[in-house]
Amino acid sequence: MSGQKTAILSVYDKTGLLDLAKGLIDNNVRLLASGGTAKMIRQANFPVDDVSAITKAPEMLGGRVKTLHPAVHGGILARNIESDDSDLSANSIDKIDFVVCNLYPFSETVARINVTIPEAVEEIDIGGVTLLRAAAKNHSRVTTISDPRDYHDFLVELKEHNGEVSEKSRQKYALKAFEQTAAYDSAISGFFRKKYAGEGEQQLPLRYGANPHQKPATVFMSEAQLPFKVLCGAPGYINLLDALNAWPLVQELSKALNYPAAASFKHVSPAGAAIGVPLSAEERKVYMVDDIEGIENSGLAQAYARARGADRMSSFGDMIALSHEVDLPTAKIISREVSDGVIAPKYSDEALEVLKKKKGGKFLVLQMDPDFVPAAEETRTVFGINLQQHRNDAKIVPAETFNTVIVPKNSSPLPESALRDLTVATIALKYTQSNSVCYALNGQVIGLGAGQQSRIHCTRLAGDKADNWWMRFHAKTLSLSWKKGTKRPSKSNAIDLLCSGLVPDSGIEREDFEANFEEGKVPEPFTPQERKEWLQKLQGVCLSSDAFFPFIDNVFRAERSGVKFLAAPTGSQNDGAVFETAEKLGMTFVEQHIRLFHH
Ligand code: 93A
Repeated sequence: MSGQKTAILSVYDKTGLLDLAKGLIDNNVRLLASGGTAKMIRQANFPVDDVSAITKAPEMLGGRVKTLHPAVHGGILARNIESDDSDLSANSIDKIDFVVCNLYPFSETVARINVTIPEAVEEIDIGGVTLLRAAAKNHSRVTTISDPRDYHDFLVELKEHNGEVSEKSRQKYALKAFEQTAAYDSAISGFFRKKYAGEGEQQLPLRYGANPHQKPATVFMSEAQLPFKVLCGAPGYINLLDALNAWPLVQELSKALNYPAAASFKHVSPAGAAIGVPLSAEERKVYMVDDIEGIENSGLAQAYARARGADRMSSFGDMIALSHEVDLPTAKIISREVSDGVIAPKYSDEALEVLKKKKGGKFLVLQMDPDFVPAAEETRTVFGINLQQHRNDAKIVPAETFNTVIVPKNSSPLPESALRDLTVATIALKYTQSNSVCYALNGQVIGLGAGQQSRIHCTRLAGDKADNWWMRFHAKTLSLSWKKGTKRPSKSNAIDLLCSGLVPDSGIEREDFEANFEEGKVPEPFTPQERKEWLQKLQGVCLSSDAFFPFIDNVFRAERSGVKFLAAPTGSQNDGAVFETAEKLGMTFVEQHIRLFHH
């Protein structure tokens, strides 16, 4: 019948099939259908031909081959061009105009408990996916209907436009089919990844997600091996969030400054980050590493001592990242701190031996491939919705990133130490939950404010941490007389109370505080005067901010914690006032051109 169009129907979900068949017939469309689909249409007394009418071949292999045939796919894929037309007529094939198909329910099948691999295999639709892909590929001529919810609108359009479907609709339907086959394939590869990819190679089941009730949880790569190996322990979801933020931080920091680098992460923000600038005797004491043998010869150990020492309270139970091969002194520092795990490119045999003994053998040790380069695009799902962005691969290069000094005018070049500390602060912020502000000195973070909605709250929080850090170097703090047997975390807690001016004056909290010290050696709280005098000695600090300062209050607060060099993006309505305030307070304001929000 010349001018009659042809539809091929092959649907697992037969919802609305008869209405669709009727609508197509009303529009003078010839129906071809696969076994079960044809049967249902025929039973309703509508005219339909079996696919075998055009293939001259029966369905075979128990249904594995139903529509896979050149008469079907030639008919779908042919374009309206002479050479395709002559190929078709040479093979007595007619064009197909509409493909209606939905697939075997693979996801529903594998969601069943105890499903076997042969059961899953039988649900892998081959012919249907081929129908959809062929029709969607040739959408300039063919209409692909893959969702029963579209039957109604499709029929309305056919009726209103004399059996034609607009280009726009064909595009919309083709896209839907492509999305469906992509999701279908990813469900199949997801199932077999769990079954066939060796654990720890391309995928790794995790104990649970962010919380114990969030099961199952897994980490995987879809086209490659995981770039890390688990040498000890079993990673949790948050361990990996920490490790995969901390690793690029130390890698970048180390490359930018040509030093070994370390970071101590908690809840996906650094508690500390540092490079291996040699430690003074005082620093070794404050960071509780003065008895670590060989520390003075290990840049990495000194970097971790600084990273862990920045904010010992926040580092409790940290995930550690180290830029270089882990040596014995570094492993020894780690071994006696409360910590969850470490990620590094390599471990010396003796260091690994020490780490494997930690936490009764449960300490997480990850070996990262230092040559791994992540894909440029990153995708995450929030509330079932996908968000995609280009990865933040902006480079912080000391000599370039900080070369725009706004005030003082005609300033001489920044000293090397300032370039170094601004780099430390800025790279730390690149991997800190926003808003964030970081104070740095001596090649290390000394105060970091993360995840505050207001910038001044970040600046205050980070400034208070920097003050607390500095109070730990006061002679009174350095000379505390601990009761024998006081544990390191208890010492850190007591020091924190003392240094933040929160020593309790009565009650059981006071008793708890006193219990840390030798009889008669309980320290007196700092007087306001002592505090003021000591804090005035904190000088030359660098501060970086992940976005511009909206108000001058940030500059005032920074100055109170010894900040001399400020780096931040500009663009605030108050930029002028911010620069002016910095200048009045004798600070150097460096425009840092890249906003560094991180979530
Ligand atoms: O086993 S298959 O992959 N082999 C095929 O050639 C084939 N063609 C269509 N499955 C195939 N189909 C699928 O059959 C369709 O995707 C649809 O889900 C189902 C419809 O089968 P029936 O018409 O027999 O109910």
